[in-house]
Amino acid sequence: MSSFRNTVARTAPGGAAGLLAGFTALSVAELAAAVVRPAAGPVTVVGGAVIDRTPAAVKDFAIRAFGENDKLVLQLGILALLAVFALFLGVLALRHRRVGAAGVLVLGVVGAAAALGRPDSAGAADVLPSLAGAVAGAAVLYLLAGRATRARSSPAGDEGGGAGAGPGDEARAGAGWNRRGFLTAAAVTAAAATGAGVLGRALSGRRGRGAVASRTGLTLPAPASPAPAVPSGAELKVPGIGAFTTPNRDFYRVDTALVVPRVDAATWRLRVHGKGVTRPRTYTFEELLARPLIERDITLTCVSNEVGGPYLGNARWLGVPLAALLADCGVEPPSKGGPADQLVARSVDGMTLGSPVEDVMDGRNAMLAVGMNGEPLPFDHGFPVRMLVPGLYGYVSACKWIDDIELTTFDAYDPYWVKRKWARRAPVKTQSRIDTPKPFARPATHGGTVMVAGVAWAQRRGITRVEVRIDDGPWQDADLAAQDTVDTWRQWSYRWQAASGGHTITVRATDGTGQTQTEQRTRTVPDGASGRHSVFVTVP
Ligand SMILES: Nc1nc2c(c(=O)[nH]1)N[C@H]1C(S)=C(S)[C@@H](COP(=O)(O)O)O[C@H]1N2
Ligand SMILES: [Mo]
Repeated sequence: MSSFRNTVARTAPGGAAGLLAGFTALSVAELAAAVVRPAAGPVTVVGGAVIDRTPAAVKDFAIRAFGENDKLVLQLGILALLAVFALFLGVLALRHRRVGAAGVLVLGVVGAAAALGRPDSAGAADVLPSLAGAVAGAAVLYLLAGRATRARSSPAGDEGGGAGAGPGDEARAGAGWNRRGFLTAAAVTAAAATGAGVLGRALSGRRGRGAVASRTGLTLPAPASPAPAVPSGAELKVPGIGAFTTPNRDFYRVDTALVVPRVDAATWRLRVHGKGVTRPRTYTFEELLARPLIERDITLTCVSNEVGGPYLGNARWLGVPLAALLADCGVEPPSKGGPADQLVARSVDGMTLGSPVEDVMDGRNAMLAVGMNGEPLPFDHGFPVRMLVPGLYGYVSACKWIDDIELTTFDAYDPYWVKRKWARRAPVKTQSRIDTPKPFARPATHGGTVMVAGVAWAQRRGITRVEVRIDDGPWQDADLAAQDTVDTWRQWSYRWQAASGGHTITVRATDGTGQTQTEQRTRTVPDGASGRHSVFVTVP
């Protein structure tokens, strides 16, 4: 194995030079991105490009496998891949310095191309972070590889030696000195790169300060139309069932943003324009807050939620009624002769979501939300303003960080997810979930009773019945908690006289139109999962 050890010893300086070059490239890019635009950093734009190109099924797999850590996993994956490239280019540079350095530049061009292809690209300036990083990384690799070649104390640099000095000079001066020379250069590089990275971080942090201040300093007006109190019987006191109103910190988050947009409410604007908008307008945040606000409880659901999955939450939202605002701009729904049937909402990060104009204006509580559970929207959930349309999955209605509303037609334009095989129209399907006992649990029994409980939802239609079945037994009515509104989920419970042994519990819900949740299993793509949730438990 000594030949293996030799190989490692020979290539180690190259690997180290490559990794340092990579680190330098990313740090300098971070610094440049802090100046240009934080979201234009190379890992962010490449990650974004990967997300944009990820097929729906893979995206759903990622959400399933990694949950809300999917973006972290993606970024770590990109870093790991970059490390592999860096090692390879570093070792290559030991023999071919120019080729190794050129390899770093090529990676920079890939980053720059990804930056230009992002939907939120701010134009040519976005290529700067990737290119500046690549130039710095290439220079570091070129210089360090020169030193490493000599540090190897081979009989003189077979590629013509290092920068400046003649081939072999330093090799003759002894391996110890050369190694020290390499290590010194490496240490200086590492220190400089760390400094650039830290400075970049600090600058990006500063950039978001205006946004943070605009949120912290905000006092939301009282609603002109407050939500009635949640009925006392809406929240069951069964251990293991979630809160009726999901706290903001527990509210699921699904979006494509690798860097959460930090928008300053003071400079934010919302433009309303397009087909049939006879009075196009741009609103400031102040102007929105000056309108009469409504407060409503609405359960938001993600189309990527598997049967039994966690991607829904219920909150008390405060916002501007959207239908009235559109009417002020001259918009008419298709049923009244309006020419636009699709409302496309755009966000500051280039996301587009399309909702049926008819749904938005049919009297339901569609809103431009500014508050969530008594506080300004959290940045993660769309500060300063997001859209909500009860009854529609989030991807066709709930645009976060919204800054543009365009009236158009379904024929004329496909928004982001629709271009990726998701359905144009996607009302929420009637669904139910067992929250306790958990799958494969050994549930506690109380005098032979096991409490089974969960939630059911069918926004706009409401839930009128929930039934539970044990194994292949008959469907039994569950007890329904009080209904808050037709737009919120409804908790249910079932006292199960449980016999010991293994059992499968299945649930199904019936909505306000009398439709019972289908047994037909479908995948989440293209318009939401259907089928019934069941859990297997072992009663002691
Ligand atoms: N700007 C933007 N808005 C977005 C998304 C996004 O990726 N970008 N995702 C949508 C999807 S798929 C869902 S389910 C909801 C989730 O909202 P939440 O993260 O506040 O729960 O936001 C919607 N709004
Ligand atoms: Mo979603």
